Amino acid sequence: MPARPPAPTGPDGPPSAVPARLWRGLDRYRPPGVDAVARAWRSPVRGPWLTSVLGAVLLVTLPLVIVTGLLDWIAYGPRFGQAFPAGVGWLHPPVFDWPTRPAWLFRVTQGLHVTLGIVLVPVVLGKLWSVVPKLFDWPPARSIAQVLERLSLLLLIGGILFQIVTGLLNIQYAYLFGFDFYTAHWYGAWVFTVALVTHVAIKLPRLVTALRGPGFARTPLARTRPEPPDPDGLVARRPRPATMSRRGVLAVVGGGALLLAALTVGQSVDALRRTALLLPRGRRFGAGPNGFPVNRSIAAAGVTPAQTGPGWRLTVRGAGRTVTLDRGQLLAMAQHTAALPIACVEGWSTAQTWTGVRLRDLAALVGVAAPGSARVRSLERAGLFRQAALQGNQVTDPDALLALRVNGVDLSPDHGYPARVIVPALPGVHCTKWVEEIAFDG
Ligand SMILES: Nc1nc2c(c(=O)[nH]1)N[C@H]1C(S)=C(S)[C@@H](COP(=O)(O)O)O[C@H]1N2
Ligand SMILES: [Mo]
Repeated sequence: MPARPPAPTGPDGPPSAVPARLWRGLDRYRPPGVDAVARAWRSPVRGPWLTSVLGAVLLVTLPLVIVTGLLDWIAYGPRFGQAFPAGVGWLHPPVFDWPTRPAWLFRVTQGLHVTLGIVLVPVVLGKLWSVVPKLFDWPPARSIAQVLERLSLLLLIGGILFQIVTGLLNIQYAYLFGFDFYTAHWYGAWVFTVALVTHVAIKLPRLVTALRGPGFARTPLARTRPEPPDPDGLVARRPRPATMSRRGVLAVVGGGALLLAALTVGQSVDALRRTALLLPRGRRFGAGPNGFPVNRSIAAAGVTPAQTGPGWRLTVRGAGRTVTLDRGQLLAMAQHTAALPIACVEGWSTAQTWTGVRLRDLAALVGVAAPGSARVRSLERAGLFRQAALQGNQVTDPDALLALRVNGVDLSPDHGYPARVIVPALPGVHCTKWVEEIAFDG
């Protein structure tokens, strides 16, 4: 019969009077193997310091991932019902018109969200490793307060793993799950955020105490010893000798994060594109001046050469007026050139130099002097990309274009020939390719 670990003292114990019998009962009934598992975790580096250092890193960085994720939802244009999921009731951040300046705004918010989300995976795993024996604590709780705390932990750990897995599968376009990604990732984010706030509220004092106490950042392996027993029970009761220093653990975690960063940043930095080895599409290029990532090819979109050939016409609708233009007529209008990024919500982005007609000039052509919004339709017949709505500021910005050319040549078929929308800071998904119709509202 293995010796039973002593009941913890400190804030978590002793058990409160009323459910005491329940806790005692749980204590008496020990599931087979639970003591052996708990004893198997014997690393001497586990303790408040290591957990707090990793926790501090996540405390600073995870809010950035959460906030940029929420900003991306706003950028999609909830007021047009084109932010996913759409019907979220009151459960959303304050909605505002997404600005067009700085032009790189969406490039940065979505790039940070996806890149940080990837880079932090080793830190999250390291943090989980540092507390893993706690997951096998028996009994699982000794008071009502502890039951709540453990529940929040379940949502915290389950939540972050769920967000990581669904996010990674989404950017790999691997929809292995039978539910809608946006809906799942959105509600998963709220569950995780609430659990995180709860966890931080409970643990912040411990984190501050641990980081104010003696540090181990400089302690070499030879002098690596366990910390004194702590109230949370992070320190192993019967530690084995150290095989790695705490700074060694941090180096492994940090090295993993750096490696992921090195394999990922190329998705957002044109000069490093070829290093973005973790990307499925960010490395698929067109040719020549059209040599930048293609998210969905014309073939995949089901748009035919017949539709985009000389018979193509653009329909522009406005205040009771409709104008039809062919490509020659569009090229005969005032042309404007702007260097603007395409930033896909799935992580990659690229800056190119676009030339075409200003959207506000097209609006003026049909008598809409001050456009409040626009609806753009593609030749594509089905699916998400058939149409997109633009806010007033996304029409009137001097760099908001119906692009006909890119980097000095005609758009390639894959990049949207004969004409595509490109607007500063507009999410890539709304930079509609193979445009067929634009309707402006006053
Ligand atoms: N008609 C249409 N427009 C579209 C798409 C599409 O599939 N069909 N993809 C969108 C997405 S998700 C992105 S990120 C950009 C990518 O543009 P690119 O393929 O020229 O790089 O185009 C957008 N415009
Ligand atoms: Mo996209």
